[in-house]
Amino acid sequence: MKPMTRILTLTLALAATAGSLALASAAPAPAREQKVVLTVTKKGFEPAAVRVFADRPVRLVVTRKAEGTCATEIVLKDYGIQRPLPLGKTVEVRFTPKKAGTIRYACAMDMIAGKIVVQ
Ligand SMILES: [Cu+2]
Repeated sequence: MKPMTRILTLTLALAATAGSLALASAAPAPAREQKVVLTVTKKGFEPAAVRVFADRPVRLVVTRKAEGTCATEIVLKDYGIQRPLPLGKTVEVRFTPKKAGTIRYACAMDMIAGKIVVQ
């Protein structure tokens, strides 16, 4: 294995570990990045509430699966993030929660919303 390939492989392995630990989310995870999977369905963002830890990068992995929804964008006002959600395409949004509390996110019209509970 060439050194570059090796580093890449290691990075991918770490990312995979981070993802599975963040999903368990009950106990504090030593992993750096916290992966959160969100799906836009006819009911809105699912799950409607997720939990993460402060001061660790969060990777929101969002896929819009519903066509007849107003949630064609995701807006995290507190973090100045606004991203389109094309139907059936997975969009990744990265940010680092700075403090404990609740981060609200919503569609562009601020109607369909969800929350990220930071602890
Ligand atoms: Cu909307």
